[in-house]
Amino acid sequence: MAKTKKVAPLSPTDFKEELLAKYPPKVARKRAKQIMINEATGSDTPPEILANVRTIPGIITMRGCTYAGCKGVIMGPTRDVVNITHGPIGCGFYSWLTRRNQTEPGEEGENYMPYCFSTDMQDQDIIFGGEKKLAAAIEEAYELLHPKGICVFATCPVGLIGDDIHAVCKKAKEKFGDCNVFAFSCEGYKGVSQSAGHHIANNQLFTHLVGEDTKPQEGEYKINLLGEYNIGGDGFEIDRIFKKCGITCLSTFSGNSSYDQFARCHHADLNLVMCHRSINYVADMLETKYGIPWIKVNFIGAESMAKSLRKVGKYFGDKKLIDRIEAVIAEEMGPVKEASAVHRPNCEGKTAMLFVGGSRAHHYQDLFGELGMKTLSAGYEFAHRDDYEGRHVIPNLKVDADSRNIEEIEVEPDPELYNPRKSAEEMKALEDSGYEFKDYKGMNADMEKGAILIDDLNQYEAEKLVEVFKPDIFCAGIKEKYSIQKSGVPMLQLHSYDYGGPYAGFRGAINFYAMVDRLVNSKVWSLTKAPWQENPELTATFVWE
Ligand code: CFM
Repeated sequence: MAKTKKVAPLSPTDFKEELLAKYPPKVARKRAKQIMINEATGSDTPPEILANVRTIPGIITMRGCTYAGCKGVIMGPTRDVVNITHGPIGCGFYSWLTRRNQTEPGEEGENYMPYCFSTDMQDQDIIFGGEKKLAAAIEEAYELLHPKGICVFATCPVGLIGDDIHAVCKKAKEKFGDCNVFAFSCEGYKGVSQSAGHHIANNQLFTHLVGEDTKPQEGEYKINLLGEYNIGGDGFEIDRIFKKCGITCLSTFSGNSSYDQFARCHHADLNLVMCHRSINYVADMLETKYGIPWIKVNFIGAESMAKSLRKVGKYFGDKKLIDRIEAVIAEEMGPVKEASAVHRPNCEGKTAMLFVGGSRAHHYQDLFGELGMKTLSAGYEFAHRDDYEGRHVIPNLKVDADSRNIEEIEVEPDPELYNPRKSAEEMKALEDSGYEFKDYKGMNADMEKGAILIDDLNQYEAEKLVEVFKPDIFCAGIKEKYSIQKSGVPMLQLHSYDYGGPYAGFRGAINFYAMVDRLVNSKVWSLTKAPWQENPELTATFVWE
């Protein structure tokens, strides 16, 4: 069996030094602030990490753009809104069905997600302006489909030439009368990453759509699930469990979502926040305007799922719900334990590295923990300091030119609809019993002392991490996949799940255990040698020779 050469492991501090030594001094100084050795909990002055700042030009980042965060991430999974990309065709094409967010159109069958709508701007539109073309595209979409909503997304050239997309949408909305048309100034360059796009999307959704449906909603224990995007069917599994527990989910932002779900979400009595990075603004705004409290949950990992469900039960404080949740957990944990008994012994003691987005690098550590695996190193692509260090740092976050570029909307209690779901005394009683509202402690607190945390990891650093520490599995996205596999380490895509999933909830955990067991125990990548590793000089002939 061919063995890959193990380099003697360096200490985390030596590793950091070696990594930085390759950079020019100015770059090294900046990167040094984005790479930290975790102090874990208990330290009085935990080090700060530099996050949500521009990527250094020339570095191959894992990040996406602001348009991707707005159109792809937040609005992408909503089936019955027509999403029109105003720009050259590339942006629309590459954001077309690439995120694996699934939907269930139900009996109405209204689903525009398989389509790609774009104004397909040409040179003359850039020179003479694209507003007319946009107005015509909106009109065409309305005539053809009569959707409840049409959303328009600006790409980089649109911002540069100054098309007033908001005015075009306003006019169309007035003209149609029965279709909500609004736009997003989410030009790719607007922020330092897709994170700016989340913020822009949520602000506009909140301004133009949330709260539209004034009818009281039926159902017991009404919640919204914020920051769950139904990748690989995760949302379907979570919905299955909610239904089994008797919890009514009025709206998911935005996995498997529809126009009406957003319109009615303000009737819920509790908001559950999964992905803190992309959605914490909405949770805050819903609390300020309507009085709905929010809690952080994690449905990735069977134990985390159970813990989060119990948190929901405790909030409502109703014995019927609490008993039902316990019964569901007991029933669902049976098969989970059986799967764990098979896979955990094969995985125990192995190591993982996770570099994903703005929340999964944290959430998936719970699943690896359930398999007895340790996370050596982790980081986010575009998270902010609060996602690493916890929400207590928010008041101290530096506002720079890039973050000032993103609008902060002022929200006030609604004169008619504001209604605190629990009295101040009830909230206090819950808090005194250890219940945490509006809190997220961040990833660092859950990681071991000495773990290496890296923000906005790049390709050179990823390859170095793998070369030095040889983890048993590396988790990131498609851009990293093949270079990691070529170095002999199995790679699991935690954005798209490599065509697999779901990984959320109880059944998702079972899927994950089996997938990881197969990956970490497969020798295929370490046995594979690239042709140039065996024979540095390649010779070839044409097939007809
Ligand atoms: Fe939130 Fe996401 Fe993530 Fe994200 Fe994303 Fe995603 Fe992600 Mo890819 S909203 S931050 S912008 S959990 S698309 S569903 S997997 S990077 S970790």
